[in-house]
Amino acid sequence: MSSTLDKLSSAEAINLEDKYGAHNYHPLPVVLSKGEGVYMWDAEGKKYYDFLSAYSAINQGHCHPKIVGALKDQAEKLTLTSRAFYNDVLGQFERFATSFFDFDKILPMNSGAEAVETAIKLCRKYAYEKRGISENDAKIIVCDGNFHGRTTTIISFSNDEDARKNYGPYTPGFIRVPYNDLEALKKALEEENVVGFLVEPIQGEAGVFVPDDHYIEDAAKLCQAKNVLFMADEVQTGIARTGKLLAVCKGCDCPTPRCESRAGFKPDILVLGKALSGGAYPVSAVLANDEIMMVIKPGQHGSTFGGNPIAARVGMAALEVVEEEKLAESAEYLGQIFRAEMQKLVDESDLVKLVRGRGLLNAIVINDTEDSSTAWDICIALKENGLLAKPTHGNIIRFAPPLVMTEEELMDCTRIISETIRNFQQ
Ligand code: IF1
Repeated sequence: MSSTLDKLSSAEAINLEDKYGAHNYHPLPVVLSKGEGVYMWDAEGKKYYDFLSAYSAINQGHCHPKIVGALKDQAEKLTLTSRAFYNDVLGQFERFATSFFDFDKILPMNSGAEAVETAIKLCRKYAYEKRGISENDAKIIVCDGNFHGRTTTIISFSNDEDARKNYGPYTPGFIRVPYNDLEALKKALEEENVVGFLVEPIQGEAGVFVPDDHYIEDAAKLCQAKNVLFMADEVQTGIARTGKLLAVCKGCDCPTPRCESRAGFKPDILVLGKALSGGAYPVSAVLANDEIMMVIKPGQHGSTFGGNPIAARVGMAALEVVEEEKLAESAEYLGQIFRAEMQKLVDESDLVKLVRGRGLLNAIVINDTEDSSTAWDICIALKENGLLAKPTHGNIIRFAPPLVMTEEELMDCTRIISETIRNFQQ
């Protein structure tokens, strides 16, 4: 009954992708065929530590039994109804997720970019219908170095040439300000018809750029004073990755999900994706309270697959795992160790300039130019030594292992990274 799948060597698999697939990626030359927890295996059976976690989608580890169990179970019952009908899982997921993140409502989508688009649409509609902004005049503030996805609107406000060039004409209605610059934000907020501020609590694509301690909280306060919606894109930073359930929970010292005190604030609109499914299925969502979310009426937004029963089951299981396995606490604890170990490397090696990050979202900056191949070559050497990571911006290597890693495994990984870099010959 199953469809056919050939057993391929790594070289064969690479050739196929090269010949038949669009060349919109430049993968590290490794072909993976199995994953379990913090490990992946290539087509020849070689075992690796995963230090990318599919860009933070695999926070719960590869093929987590609870998540895969939910997926399999639901796949045999009912996979998709579309939202033309109700299904008996979605409401349960919605109740669970809104309680988990403490919002009135959730709007489920599939990819991170779709969820960001949803946030933008929600923000604009709210401005026109509740704040009396004239139609088509709304402006949303975004940051230099942002990464929010690949749709035409989202790349319209990117300043990454690769992501944007020759994809115009671009969607208007965005103002870009430097990240981590409250004065610039303040000034932009003075402009007419500003309705929202869309921001990553830590910029991922920019090379895990962590803003100053109070930037996010103070930015939220500035927005609140101006009645401008604060939209947090936690597609990458959310769901325990940075040592808290959400990176915006930073004001609070307690890493526990569903923490009552959550000192600081809550975004007006929260955007989630990636680890919302633990990487088992594309699941994204936007959360907001009724005052905002209820401006979208039937027929005004949607998606064939958004909120499907498999996604709903998987989403619930993925969040349960985060709580049951205390992944936020682990990320916080292991992150401290990881950065301390990397700092030793920075102190002794000319090749590594600095380490930065929070929780288990970290990066090292290689002492070379952005157009050098050093970081790539180091990643190749890491791969040879059994650890998979990917460079960003030429000279930065992002390190984001699954959060289910043990301390012992983490120490094994820091040993591999340190030895690889010490032995690295340019
Ligand atoms: C690619 C980076 C990571 C994201 C934030 C929304 C999305 C993303 C903060 C869109 C997606 C990805 C997608 C992937 C590379 C990647 C990435 F290197 F570009 F920066 F993760 F670090 N908001 N991030 O980080 O979510 O639509 O992809 O589900 O190649 O585009 P998506």
